[in-house]
Amino acid sequence: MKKGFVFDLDGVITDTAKYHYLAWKDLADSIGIEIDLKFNEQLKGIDRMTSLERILIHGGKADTYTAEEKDALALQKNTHYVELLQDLTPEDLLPGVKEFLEEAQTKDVPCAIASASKNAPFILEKLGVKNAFEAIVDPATLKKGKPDPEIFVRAAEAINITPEEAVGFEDAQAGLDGIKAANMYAVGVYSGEELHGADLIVNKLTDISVDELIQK
Ligand code: B16
Ligand code: MG
Repeated sequence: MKKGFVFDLDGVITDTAKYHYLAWKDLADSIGIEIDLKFNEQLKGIDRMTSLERILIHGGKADTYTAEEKDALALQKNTHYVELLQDLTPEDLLPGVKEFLEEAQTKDVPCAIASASKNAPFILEKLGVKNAFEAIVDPATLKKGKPDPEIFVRAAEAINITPEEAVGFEDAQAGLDGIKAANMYAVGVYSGEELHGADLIVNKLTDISVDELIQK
């Protein structure tokens, strides 16, 4: 029996990947690097600075910038990204999310967020679902990002369950690898890219119920 749920944010609760992409593309263009949607797949679930490093390597500019200049580039991207987030509303929840979270709350199954995004609290507020989560792991406090299991282990701890008692939801391979390394039951939310190692793959949260998952 499972006792709680741990959710990734981008790609599971809402589709902010398109805004991350627009903001990274703009930033990359401004320094003469071209990225496309295929390359963007490598940035899903990956923290901001590591994403920037990957873009710089991709553009052959890994050694071009000082640490301060990289901080400024990451800030430029985030400022644009946060501008794009201003118009988020509860309508931007992915299909089935609202109902699934309501069902979990009714059944007293605690939920936590394990997102690499430092903007997660703001995004959840805009989506009107922040109160559905008992815990949001602060990614700034992590030693290692996804695919390391740390964020998932910390999320389970925060809702007082063991990783083995948790079901984790992810849309990105780095996150799924982290969930499995944490010894959780892994639900992969399909977003168009092949996912490996999930215990169950769904297209949307409407495809599964809280009752079904707690029996796993
Ligand atoms: P921020 P997730 C991740 O969210 C995104 O998938 C990834 O593209 C982004 O770089 C990362 O958050 C950091 O986001 O710049 O807002 O701190 O999928 O872990 O919910
Ligand atoms: Mg994600």
